[in-house]
Amino acid sequence: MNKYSIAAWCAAAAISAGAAVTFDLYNDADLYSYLDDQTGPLSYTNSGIAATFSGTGGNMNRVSNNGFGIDAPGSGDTTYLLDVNEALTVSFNQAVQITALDFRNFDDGESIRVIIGSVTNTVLWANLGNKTTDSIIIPSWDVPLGDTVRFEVGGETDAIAIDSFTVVPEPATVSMLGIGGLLALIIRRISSE
Ligand SMILES: [Ca+2]
Ligand SMILES: [Ca+2]
Ligand SMILES: [Ca+2]
Ligand SMILES: [Ca+2]
Repeated sequence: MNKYSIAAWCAAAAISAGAAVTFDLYNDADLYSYLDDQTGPLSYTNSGIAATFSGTGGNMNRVSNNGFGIDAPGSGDTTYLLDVNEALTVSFNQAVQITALDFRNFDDGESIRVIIGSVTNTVLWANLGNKTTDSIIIPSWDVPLGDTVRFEVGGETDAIAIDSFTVVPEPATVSMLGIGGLLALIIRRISSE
């Protein structure tokens, strides 16, 4: 392998390392059946990224044709929605960036908080992409290694289900590795000439 093919390989590796990974709590049967009716923590690996899920205030619960949320024990909450005093928490085995969030039952006037470590991101109904068909937002939120992501509703009467979230490996880390690899090759080349 010559230095040009090594450089090309580094560039390709940097690109593939940044591929998006979606954790689909509503449609991915492997994932939701693993989490369903459990409090966790439970770890699930998708394309090399391990996410650890926990329910706060009840069990994680997926109901066909309805959604994925938290079922508070003994309470008359909606079992497939995140209600007040319920939360879903997720942590990852590496630094990532959240690049898409997909909800359902996200109605006008409702909000959800996505708390990453000590940083609170509030998603309003008004922030959603297509409010009538898709409850999707496209953020770029860094999740440092060791931080927990906590989903909870913003208002006392809000009730929202989480369909999926998409992450990519932390871009800063990926590009630093790519740049570092290329720099090492350049330095080696200069020193050999
Ligand atoms: Ca269930
Ligand atoms: Ca309940
Ligand atoms: Ca609930
Ligand atoms: Ca709702």
